[in-house]
Amino acid sequence: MNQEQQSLLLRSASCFPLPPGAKFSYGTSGFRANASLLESTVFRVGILAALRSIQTRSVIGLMITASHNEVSDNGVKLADPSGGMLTQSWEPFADSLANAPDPHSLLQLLDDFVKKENIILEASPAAEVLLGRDTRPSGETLLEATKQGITSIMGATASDMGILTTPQLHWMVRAKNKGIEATEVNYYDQILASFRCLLDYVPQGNSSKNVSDKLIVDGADGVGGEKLEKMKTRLGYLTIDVRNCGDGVLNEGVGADFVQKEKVVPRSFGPADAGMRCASLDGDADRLVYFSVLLNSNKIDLVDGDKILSLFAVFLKEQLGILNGPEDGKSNKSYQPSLGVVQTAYANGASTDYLKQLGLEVALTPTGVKYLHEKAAEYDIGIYFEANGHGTVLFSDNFLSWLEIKKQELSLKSKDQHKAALRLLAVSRLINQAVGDALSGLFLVEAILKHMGWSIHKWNELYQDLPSRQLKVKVVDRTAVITENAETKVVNPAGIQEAIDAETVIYPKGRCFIRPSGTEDVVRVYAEASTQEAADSLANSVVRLVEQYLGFGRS
Ligand code: G16
Repeated sequence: MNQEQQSLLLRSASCFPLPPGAKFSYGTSGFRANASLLESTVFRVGILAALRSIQTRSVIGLMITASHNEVSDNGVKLADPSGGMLTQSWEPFADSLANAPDPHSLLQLLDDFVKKENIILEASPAAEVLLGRDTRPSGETLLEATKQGITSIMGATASDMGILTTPQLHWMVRAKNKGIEATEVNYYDQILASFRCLLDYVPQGNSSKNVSDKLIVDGADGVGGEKLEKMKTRLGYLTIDVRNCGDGVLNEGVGADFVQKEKVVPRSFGPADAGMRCASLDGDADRLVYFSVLLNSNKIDLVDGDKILSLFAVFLKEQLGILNGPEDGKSNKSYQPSLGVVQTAYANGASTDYLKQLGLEVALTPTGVKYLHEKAAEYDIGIYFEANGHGTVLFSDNFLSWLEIKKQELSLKSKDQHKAALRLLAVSRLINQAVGDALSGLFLVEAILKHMGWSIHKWNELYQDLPSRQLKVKVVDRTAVITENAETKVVNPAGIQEAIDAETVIYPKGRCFIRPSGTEDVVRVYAEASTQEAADSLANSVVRLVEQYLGFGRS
């Protein structure tokens, strides 16, 4: 690092001192904290993004958001050149950088890191970082601090893409690095064109059966509702009523996280909506759940990420079956694409059983899209979803190239197989290949329901969820909880796993685990059992164990 670069870094870093006593950790999905603490963090992540751009010779994405967290929080996460999450190998450096006590130690860390990673600043092509932010009021100030971080690496540029959903930014990074025009309009065009294409191939007879053309969407008072308003004017089929579009407080009594955890109607929904097909996005629109309001009640029938995964799996398996043709030996079996699904320990046990009965390979990873995405990329078609509604479908390049060729062949041979190929190609363009995306997920759900001729109730009957309960516990130090086996077993504090096991065996179909959240300062407790009372009782007993082993107070 030359003298000029060093002085630039020292000068700008001195404007963003580390708040006293603060300790930051990259977590499940980047840094998150109360927004008032984050200026130094976003400044430093800006530097990191510029370095990553130089090292990969590609465009990097930086998103200012705290997604499902309360409005007073904010956060920052990075998108790698593929549009996926920042490589995990850089997370420890991100942690050190965020916690460097003063500008000189920051400079030392940077100097050591660029040497270790062989990043030659002066001789490198200019770095480019695409910036996005959600609607949080703190976003604008934090974005300015981020820009200062990026431009304190000489020659690096920050391209502000404005207010976006997190998945839109990831999509743009991926598109730009593939040489495709990365505008918001392109994003809408691609989704809506492939949505229409799927509707064109809905089997005759299914199109009008059972499926209402009305959908009500809870926008969580975040960015997703606003974007959906733009898209809905361009739909032929489907009337979307978007509620909670930014007038109320972000994520407060609204949004996918609230709906999925509390299982009650979000604000602005009520008895008049009973039985309708409803969906809920989270604050930055990377999560999607569906629900229907129960008659004369504030309760809902939840259709969560597991059910979205199951719907996608049924449809994609059906299309692969048609594509493979009849089992008469005459069909072309030159290539057997692999189809796999990925879940976490939060997946309802009934969903995992259902997927296995479908004959699918089900893999389990720790919580966090970064883990699920990596696993799903091992298949030709990899479907991953967290129960909280975060997920997507990945298609391998090999499979897509094969499909393009196959499509030509089939156009002369078999109408049905040709349509199956066209549908699969449309899905690969519709569903975000970079990261879980509530908007593209929503349009895929809508197209598949139309294809199947299924109402939300019919969809929900694919299997019956086991009753479950999720609670959070505030403890003295959540990092004292260490887990293994995809978070299904606690190895520290010693003895707590045995105590959880002893409690769990009391309940028929009991299953329970705890893990430290990577986005909030809490320990999460998940329990399921054969009845709701039993799931509640198991979760409450385990909350008491957590308090006993780790110290005080439920959140
Ligand atoms: C993020 C991650 C998700 C994760 C969720 C909760 O979602 O992207 O993969 O499930 O946090 O994580 P934790 O239980 O560790 O707090 P979002 O929508 O908040 O970005």
